[in-house]
Amino acid sequence: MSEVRSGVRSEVLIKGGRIVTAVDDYIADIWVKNGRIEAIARDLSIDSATVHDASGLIVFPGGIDVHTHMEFDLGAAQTVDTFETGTRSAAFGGTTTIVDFALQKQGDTPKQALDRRLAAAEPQCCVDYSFHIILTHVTPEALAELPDLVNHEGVSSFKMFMAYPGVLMVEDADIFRAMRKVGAHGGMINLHAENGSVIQALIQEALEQGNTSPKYHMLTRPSIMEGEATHRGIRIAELAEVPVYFVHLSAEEALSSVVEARDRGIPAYAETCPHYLFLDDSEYDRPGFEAAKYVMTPPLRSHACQHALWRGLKTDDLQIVSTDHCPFCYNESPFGLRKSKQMGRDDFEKIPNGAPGVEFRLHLLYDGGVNAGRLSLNRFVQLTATAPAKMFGLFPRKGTIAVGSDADLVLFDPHQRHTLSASTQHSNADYSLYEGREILGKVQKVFLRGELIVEGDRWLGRAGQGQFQRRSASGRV
Ligand code: DUC
Ligand code: ZN
Ligand code: ZN
Repeated sequence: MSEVRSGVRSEVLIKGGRIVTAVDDYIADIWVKNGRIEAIARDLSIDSATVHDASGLIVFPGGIDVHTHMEFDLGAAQTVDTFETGTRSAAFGGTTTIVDFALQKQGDTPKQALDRRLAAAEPQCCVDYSFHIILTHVTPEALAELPDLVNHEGVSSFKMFMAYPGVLMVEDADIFRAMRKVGAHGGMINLHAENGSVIQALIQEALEQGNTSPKYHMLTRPSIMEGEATHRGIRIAELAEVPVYFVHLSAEEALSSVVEARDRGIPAYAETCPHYLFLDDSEYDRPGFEAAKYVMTPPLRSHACQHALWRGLKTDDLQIVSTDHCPFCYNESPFGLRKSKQMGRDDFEKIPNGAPGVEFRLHLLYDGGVNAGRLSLNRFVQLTATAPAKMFGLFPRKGTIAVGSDADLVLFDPHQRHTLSASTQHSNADYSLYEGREILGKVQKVFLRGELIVEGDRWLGRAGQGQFQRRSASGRV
């Protein structure tokens, strides 16, 4: 039996790396003991530790992706990554913690939804994990459970949909009720902000006119309706006195509302995702059905939006980059129609909404952000690890490199070139949004609480190694 399995963790000494956090940048050694950082200093020598030479490498805190959907069952469709394949894919991309979602289904209480997801995740996760709960039925019973979930179960963030009427959408009055309760107990609300009713009218109109191709997914979800819902969500949150966090913000109109609220001192926050930063709505002009690969919600936006998002990342109007990893295959085989974009071949509304991406976040943001001169190294860490940890109640255990923090560490080679491709990714998805994109800078080693789980292309981790992370209050950065 290995040292780790018998409960005695091996000690690790990472020598001579360039340690970069959200505020620091210096060369030193890191001594890891019992899964935590024991000491950081120059010229450390620890006889009992396994040494990893990090000279010439950057040492980042492990990435935290607060928006993923592993084996997510939406009734009509199900994502193709299990907790095991999805978290392994995350690890290869330098992400050591995910915050996924527990969906309250018809007849569920929020706690039942959480318990179901915990049972599925526990034997499978390869990196650490936590959950937001998606509230779909704001009943008195559901409301009554919220304080306990925040204060005792370690779930301090609750998502609601302002879109998908009749399926996931929650009416404004119920959004307000849930917000008030969550706010009173130290939690945060996450909103999917789009005006679901107006969008439904546009979808119906498009289909009646025989417009069934994937491009109509984009045309029926205009950015102005994301802006409207974002503004409405902020005003309701303001009344309810709760911090509000907008998931997958994509539109300039939505960002303007967040900026305006933040300038008034309102605790409004937002994430964007790599696909909104690196791709635009011209992808929907691809021939045939191929544009279905880019059907995610919100859809890809204009160049002007892309510009605004990059600016928002720089100015802290946007605080986090997460992936919204929601993987479906393009082809029906090998996982079947329910896991495939082909469901919507004759009707864009039936195309499962979402795309893979958990493995590429750090690589894309390093190359397209840091190398391209759009982000500093410190800001890169802030966006991918520190702000997610602080915003969602994981800091300082996670999200930084400091004495006492978990030894979730990424050794990153800034000089290694590689190409993103579906053929080399570790997700079960059969395509990549970034096929053929060349990247300068590559994750070389990944440590999860001091255990080496990725070394180059070799997988050294195991299913069940990830631990559930109880989170403290959310939205108080
Ligand atoms: N919203 C998400 O957050 N993920 C997938 C689909 C959606 O609408
Ligand atoms: Zn959403
Ligand atoms: Zn999502």
